[in-house]
Amino acid sequence: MNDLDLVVRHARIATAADVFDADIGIAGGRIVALAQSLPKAPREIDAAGRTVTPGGVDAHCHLDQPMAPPVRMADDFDTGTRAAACGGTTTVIPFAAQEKGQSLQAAVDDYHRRAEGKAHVDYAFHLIVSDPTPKVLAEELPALIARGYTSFKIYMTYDDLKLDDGQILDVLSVAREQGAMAMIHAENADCIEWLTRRLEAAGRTAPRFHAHARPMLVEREATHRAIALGQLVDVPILIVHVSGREAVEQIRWARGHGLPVYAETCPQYLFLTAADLGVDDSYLGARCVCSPPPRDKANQEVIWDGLVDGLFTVLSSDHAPFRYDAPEGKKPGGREVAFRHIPNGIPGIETRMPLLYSEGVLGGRITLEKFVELTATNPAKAYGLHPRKGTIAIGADADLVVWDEREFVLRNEHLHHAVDYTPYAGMTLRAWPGLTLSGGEVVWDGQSFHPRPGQGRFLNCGAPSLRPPRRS
Ligand code: DUC
Ligand code: ZN
Ligand code: ZN
Repeated sequence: MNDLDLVVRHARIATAADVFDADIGIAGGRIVALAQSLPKAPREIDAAGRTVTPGGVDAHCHLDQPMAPPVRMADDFDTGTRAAACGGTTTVIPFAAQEKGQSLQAAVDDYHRRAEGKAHVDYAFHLIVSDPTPKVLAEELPALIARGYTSFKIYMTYDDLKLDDGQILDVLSVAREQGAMAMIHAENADCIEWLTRRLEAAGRTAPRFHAHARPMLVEREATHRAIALGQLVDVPILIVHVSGREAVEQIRWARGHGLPVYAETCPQYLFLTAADLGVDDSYLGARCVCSPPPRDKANQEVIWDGLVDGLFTVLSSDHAPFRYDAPEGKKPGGREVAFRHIPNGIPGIETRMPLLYSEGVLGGRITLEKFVELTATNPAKAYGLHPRKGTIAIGADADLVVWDEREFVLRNEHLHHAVDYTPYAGMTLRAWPGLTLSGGEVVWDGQSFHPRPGQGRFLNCGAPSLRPPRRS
């Protein structure tokens, strides 16, 4: 056997397939041995009595994504990957976003510059295609896919990003030809605009009206349309941040017809409701303005059911970090603005795994295997990073989380992002990572963050390797 650098001893190892007891032997940043009793190594970690899972893969998060001034994201690759590591996530996949008129390659180059020398954990990029010109479709996108940027997001809403149906068909055709994964943000832009204008005309501009402008109907319609467009092109699609029953029904319908439609949900749809955007006209609700908006308790249960029964493929954070009390954040220019102008998004890169472990696993809703599948294995498979990422196996990167099971009340001061709030403050959590290893190195020891800026590596992604979803 290779000389081991590190042994994680007496681990209760959870993968997407099994839970078993073993020692984990690590050399050169990779897992090289799994056995009942490994020889002594220069470094040892005793995990006796504790569960060890693969480091999380957060396959939908936004870090240092360019915004229209004065708005700016609070987290860059330094603070964003710091928070990720402290919450048990060891691979992040944020978005290199093309601005209209910009070449895709220029967007990718710019995003690499933003990441350079900063990341504490490994990272890959999705693309956001907002301007599918003939050159982008015929040359840039195929070339980037071939070079390891194998997934991209298509928006059906947001003026600066949205594509019309014809453009979506064009982009999906490239995904089909090149074997890439197409992620779709499904909300009907025209319905949102029409509702927003009516609300504004009635003076209803407080943050809570954001949810009124984006009822589930607009998500349901766009989800159905996205499914139809994917069917027309005959290509798998992944619907991101599914918020509740009506969109879930569309995805079940698609699956029932044998269509390869994957789905993602996020903690905000399990733990928040529209009431978090405010029950009166207080501006505090701006903290939970995200799209699609959180729904209600009944819809939370629908999302939990979808996690349990396999409707959902991945759980991502959709971390989109804006400071609340800041002119570059939720109060653009220092003002409390109408909901249309509130930057969309909530922080969650650090809390994604602990929330699901606490309420899902320890709350008895999902198995440990399902937890691993949703937070690590499936995202790694969906975006061509498996088996290097997302599992505990010989040859995989030594990205591991040792869990501490203890109750505490979450406060923003516990977190390592650069945001001045967490929507989950005051919640009682039942677990938190006691240790996070990235490539065999300790990045979080349960008390302190161990910085390693620039040690996080850029990952070229391969082809998606998810199995076709079950007919359900
Ligand atoms: N919705 C998105 O689609 N992206 C970022 C944040 C949000 O709320
Ligand atoms: Zn989105
Ligand atoms: Zn997003």
